[in-house]
Amino acid sequence: MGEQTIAAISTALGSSGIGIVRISGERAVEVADRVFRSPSGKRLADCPSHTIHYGYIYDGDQMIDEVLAMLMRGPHSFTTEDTVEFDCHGGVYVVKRVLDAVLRNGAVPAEPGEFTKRAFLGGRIDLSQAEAVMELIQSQNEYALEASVRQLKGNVSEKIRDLRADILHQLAFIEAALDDPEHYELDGYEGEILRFSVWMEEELSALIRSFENGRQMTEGIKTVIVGKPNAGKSSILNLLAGEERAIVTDVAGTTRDVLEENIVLDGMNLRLLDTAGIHDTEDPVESIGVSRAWSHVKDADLILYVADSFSGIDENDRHILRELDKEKTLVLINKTDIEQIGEKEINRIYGEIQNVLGEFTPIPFSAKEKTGMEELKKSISDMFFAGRISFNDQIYITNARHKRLLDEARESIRLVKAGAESGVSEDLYSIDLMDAYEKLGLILGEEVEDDLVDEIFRSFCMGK
Ligand SMILES: Nc1nc2c(ncn2[C@@H]2O[C@H](COP(=O)(O)OP(=O)(O)OP(=O)(O)O)[C@@H](O)[C@H]2O)c(=O)[nH]1
Ligand SMILES: [Mg+2]
Repeated sequence: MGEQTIAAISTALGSSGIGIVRISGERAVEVADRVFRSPSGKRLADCPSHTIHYGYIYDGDQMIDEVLAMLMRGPHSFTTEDTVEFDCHGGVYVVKRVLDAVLRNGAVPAEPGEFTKRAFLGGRIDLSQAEAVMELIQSQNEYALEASVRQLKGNVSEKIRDLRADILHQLAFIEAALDDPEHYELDGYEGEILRFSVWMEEELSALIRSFENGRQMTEGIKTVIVGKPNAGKSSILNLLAGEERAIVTDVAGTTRDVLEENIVLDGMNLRLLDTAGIHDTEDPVESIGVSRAWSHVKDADLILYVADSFSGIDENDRHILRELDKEKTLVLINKTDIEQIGEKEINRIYGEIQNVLGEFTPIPFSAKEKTGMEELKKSISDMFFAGRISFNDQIYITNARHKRLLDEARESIRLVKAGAESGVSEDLYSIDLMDAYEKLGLILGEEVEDDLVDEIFRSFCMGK
């Protein structure tokens, strides 16, 4: 016991959007009571074990979802700890908000496999059972880890790598000096390590702030709208966003930089990016926009390719189409409202795209008349369920994990700083430096040496 109370979404967010948020640990019931309100005002703390209660989840004064709360007191629960599960009904986005509220009210995000690990430690399942579960979910977990690392903007993961290298450098120095005092001088090292830890604390704080600002919380399906100039990309972004976010004109080359907007479409969270129309251009500003467009296309989860049915498919379109990952691409045939565009024209465009892309599902669209929205939504959710795009609830959690790991790394660095100020022995610095080093490594998904049990359970998927 004495372990922290953990929480996670313990279901893959599926078709119906029903998801379970599971809380486990000594304070599970207390945490649950902070966010759960039943119509009769009763508290879960006063209810008997193994009962189900109807009510609402509140985040402060705001009602988030209607739920069923399942109360299971330890040791008669999966983890053998007190457990509360909220069966949420409001869709993918809402489940994440419920988790968010729970995390802000005293639970910490579960490590991958931590529920199963606790079940194992509580004697509920044996190691081979645990391993069987692991095998089942391994691939999913690998994706999650990869995705979560991918979610970190390149500069952030690079930054974390650099900071780790700096910490390792200090560690190596201490190690060397302890081993070989004749050649490495630890005298005066307090000054050095003090300067180092002050600097490192500042660096980590800056990273944490950027997470808090939400700039790194790039959750959702990264959806890139791409196409040649004037195809109607910005119009489509505006339509999906429900407001005039992007400038639309009939001048080709209007959008020059990437514009980002988070939207919720049928419970699916899309991080929508409008990009500059792709074509060969001499204009230096535009060409920067074009190369940014390409780089986003390369790491998109979902690509919305916009074809202009009025201007037809040309070499420029073919050039773009050849570069797209077909598995991730939906083709919107835009401007079908224009009078001259009949079935014949649309079919010709299908054929021309098919020549490059192979079989695909076209979506006739008109940003102007707002037609094609239903087909678009359906196609996205079809792709999602076919596993062609992975909208992963775990990305959100891993983001929360990233922040927590940064917090913990900073805590360790603060201990180093405090040690340097009071002049503790050098090997004590090592412990905290190593701790910070490992925490940062976990963010990058790098292995740390640990005992077997931790090793096995780390590879579990979250929420299990
Ligand atoms: N008739 C019709 N016109 C459209 C439609 N969608 C966009 N347009 C027009 O096409 C022109 C270009 O639209 P934008 O949304 O700016 O196109 P874009 O692809 O973002 O263009 P760039 O940013 O220059 O690459 C504008 O005049 C729009 O009003 C549509 O569905 N039907
Ligand atoms: Mg535009």
